Amino acid sequence: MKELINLVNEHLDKYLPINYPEDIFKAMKYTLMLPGKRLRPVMCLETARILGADIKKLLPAACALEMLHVQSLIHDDLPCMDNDDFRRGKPSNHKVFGEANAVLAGDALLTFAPQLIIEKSTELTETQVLRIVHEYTKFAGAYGLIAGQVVDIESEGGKLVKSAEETLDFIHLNKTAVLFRLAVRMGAIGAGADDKTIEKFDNFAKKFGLAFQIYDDIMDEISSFEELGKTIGKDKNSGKLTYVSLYGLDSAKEKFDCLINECYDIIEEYNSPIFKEILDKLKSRIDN
Ligand code: GRG
Repeated sequence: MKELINLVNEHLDKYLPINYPEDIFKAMKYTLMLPGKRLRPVMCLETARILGADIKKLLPAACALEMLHVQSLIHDDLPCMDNDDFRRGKPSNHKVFGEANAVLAGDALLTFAPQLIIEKSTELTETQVLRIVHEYTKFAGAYGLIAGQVVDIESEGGKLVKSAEETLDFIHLNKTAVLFRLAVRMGAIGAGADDKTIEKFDNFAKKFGLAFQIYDDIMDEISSFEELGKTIGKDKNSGKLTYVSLYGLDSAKEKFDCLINECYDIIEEYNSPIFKEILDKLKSRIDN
């Protein structure tokens, strides 16, 4: 896992040199190069590897996905959204570069990412590149990430069109699971997998994404700023709809266990030490 993370970090740095005007490139690079877990690019590369592809082919797409993720973090931290002063253990983007540049840095990452896929994925076929960029645009927009964020904001204001359970699942399938789905789908497409295999990985990523969000909600209750690098207890204090607030800590843990066990079952046939390491890490932190 460490080797894959280093490879991703090296390529993120290489793909985004500081250009003119420096202020925007510095703002884009600031949050991007802070030490995130790099789960999404690693899952993209590992999916490609276990399905028989050379992971080098997928490096532009994997890095583009991390850029999209970082864009969503920068915008999520803005005063008009979650208003968070810290991210990845350091002051959030807008705290360092100001609100205007943080909005623009997010926009620039969002648009640079597909540019990167198109320009640098020289070892994928044109059809694979087109499919990957199509998935990127679909999952990043109003059919994915943005839909999740909008319903999240509306639900905080007390507007619930569906039941609390359905609303919570909708938010996190779209805000969180969507980028894990994009990770494995891009990896599988790049490896030339058939539709049935892509759907199997997609199903894995949906379950993983929901488990990951439950993990995130539990951590917000039991962890520390030092461990997470962001403000703790905000969800609870703002009365936000979360898996813990809706089901209670014990039931949230049970739900998490059930989803993680389903993930182990789906991925078992592929004998992937990386996926196993990711699942083990999340599980051990919740168990202890
Ligand atoms: C796509 C235009 C556009 C807007 C995005 C702001 C927004 C709309 C969506 C917010 C999405 C969001 C921040 C979801 C939270 C998901 C989550 C649990 C993030 C934390 O992921 P980690 O723990 O973070 O993998 P690191 O820092 O390790 O990468």
